[in-house]
This record gives sequence, C-alpha cells and structure tokens, in this order.
Amino acid sequence: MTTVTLWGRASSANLQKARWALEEVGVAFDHREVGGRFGGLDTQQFGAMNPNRLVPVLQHGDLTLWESHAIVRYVAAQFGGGALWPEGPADRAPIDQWTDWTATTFQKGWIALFWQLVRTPPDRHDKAAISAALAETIAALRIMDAQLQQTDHLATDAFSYADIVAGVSLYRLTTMDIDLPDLPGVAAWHERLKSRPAFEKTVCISYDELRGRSAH
Ligand SMILES: N[C@@H](CCC(=O)N[C@@H](CS)C(=O)NCC(=O)O)C(=O)O
Repeated sequence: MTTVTLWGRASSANLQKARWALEEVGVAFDHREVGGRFGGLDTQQFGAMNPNRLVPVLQHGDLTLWESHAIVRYVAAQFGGGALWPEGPADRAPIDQWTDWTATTFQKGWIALFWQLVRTPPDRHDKAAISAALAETIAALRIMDAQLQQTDHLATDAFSYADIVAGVSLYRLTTMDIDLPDLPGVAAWHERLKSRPAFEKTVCISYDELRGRSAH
C-alpha cells in the first residue's frame, strides 16, 4: 500500500484536523513532527513540499498537499468511503458550507483569541484585542449553537469532515481562561465528539509548549 506521511507538530490545530481525519478513516500513516519547537520548516526539502513553510503537509504516493481543509477533504474522498464526505452534491454542500465558514469566519476569532491569550506573553496582552476576538468568537459560536440545537452534528445529524475542521477548536476554547455563555447545542456536540477516540487522541492535547511563543 502507498505510504501516507503527515508532516507537522501534534500541537498545531491545523495539523490536528488532518491527523483526526486520518485516524477516523483508519488509514496507517507515518507522522513526522516538524514546526514549532521541532523546527525543520526552513529546509529546502520542506520548502519544496510547501512554499508557505507551514504545517500540515500530507504526502500520499506522488501527491504532496498543503492547506489543512484540502488535506481533510482528500483524506475523506480517498479513504473515507463516504463516511466523512458523502457522494451526492446536495449532501456534500452543507458540509462544504460549514467548512468554508470555519475557514473564513469562525477561525478568525478563535485563533486570534488563542494567539492573544496563550501565545502572546502576558506582559504583552492587548485587552482590546482580546475582547474583540472573544466577541467575534462568541458571535460565531452562537451561529453554530443555533444549528447544533437542530442537528446532532454541524452540517447534518451525521458526523462529517465539517465537524473535524470546526471541532479542533473545542479543547482550546474550553480550557483557555475565558467566560463563554451557555451554548447548549455546542455543549451537546462537544460531548458527542468526546466519545470519538480519534478526537481524544488528536485534539485533547496540551498546548503548554506554545505558551508565550509568539514567534511561531
Ligand atoms: N491555512 C493553513 C494554515 C497553516 C498554519 O498556519 N500552520 C501553522 C500551525 S497551526 C504553522 O505551520 N506554524 C508554523 C510552525 O508551526 O512552526 C492551513 O489551514 O493549513
């Protein structure tokens, strides 16, 4: 069988999406930790794989792929057998919709919040930026909550790759020092995701190594 190699440190939220998807579909893969404290993104070899010098990168045979959502979609299409991304256009569309929304809207707030609260050293915390990012995150979570009060998972009742790309936020959002409003739909979804071994294994990971590391 053609080898699958996943490049990127386990503490990266974007790497976690790819790793979670690979674990869900049960394909064997070689995980090489690079980036952050591991370094290795400035080599010629890595630059040839991803000119952005960011993780994750996935290799499968002759294919080398970067951008976490494209990787997750490839894993779903290649190995998922319809489990993470069904075949029909109308079934796929809401999954793609929530995934694009995560990329363009949800992530903007929650990742900014994580950078402000965890990755920026406390003496450089910007209170205005923190409250703006928190407000943006809560506004997005309320949109998700309204949906999740109607469906068991983000796009439909069934688990899909949209749950992966958005769900990697949950461990961090619930362990950072922030006050979130009551979001019963999101809370029930979080409980459902916690029952998936791949979520526990790939997402519920300490991010202590990132504290105060605003450089990369
Ligand atoms: N849009 C890209 C963003 C990738 C990205 O920002 N990766 C970060 C980690 S989450 C990275 O490689 N940072 C440099 C490092 O870890 O050293 C994706 O979704 O894959």
